[in-house]
Amino acid sequence: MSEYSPLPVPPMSIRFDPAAGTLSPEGPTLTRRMSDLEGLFRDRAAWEQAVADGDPVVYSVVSSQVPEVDRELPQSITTIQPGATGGELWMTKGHQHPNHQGEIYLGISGRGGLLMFDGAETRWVEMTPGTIGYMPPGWAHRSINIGSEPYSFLAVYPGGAGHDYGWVLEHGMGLRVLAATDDNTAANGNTGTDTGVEFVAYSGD
Ligand code: M6P
Ligand code: ZN
Repeated sequence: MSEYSPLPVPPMSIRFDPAAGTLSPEGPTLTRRMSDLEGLFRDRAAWEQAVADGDPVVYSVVSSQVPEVDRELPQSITTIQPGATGGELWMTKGHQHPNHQGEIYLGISGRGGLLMFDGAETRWVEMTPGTIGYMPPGWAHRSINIGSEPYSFLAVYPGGAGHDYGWVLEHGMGLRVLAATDDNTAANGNTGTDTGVEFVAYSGD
């Protein structure tokens, strides 16, 4: 017999449509515009200009009906639009789990990157359809669209993990991910899958 009672949601089937990037039945949808990303881009003037120029949607997060409650296992699909502001590729806010719990992302469509930072070291996982990126407990995480199409991924995470955005504002993410110019791509010796992306340290801000 379950010791977890009452159950907030019953056992259920959730339809995952990778082509449409939907979960059904659907839960809440979160839309993040440029104005929601204050303090995150290196070039504040470029960020202000982008907000003034129509405040575009940078990403959206559609959730299933499984709630963000301790011991539940919610899922969501995040879609990041392609773009760059001040040369910095469009990205999620990024967060740390206050409770230090793990999470997985599954690449669905487009090309992205998963940037992880534990306060000292950074890790980069390139995400294409079918890639599972694993975030261990204690690693803050941010997703970046590194392609020219929308980048979508499925997230599965403990319902009690929480989202600490202040941690990222305080500590940064170790690296920033820029759209590489021809010049610095050659200078960095980037080839193959990293072509088009340049990493710079937060510490240079
Ligand atoms: C994924 C999950 C969510 C998260 C979302 C957007 O779907 O990690 O928990 O909310 O990405 O990321 P952020 O919260 O950093 O804006
Ligand atoms: Zn998370």
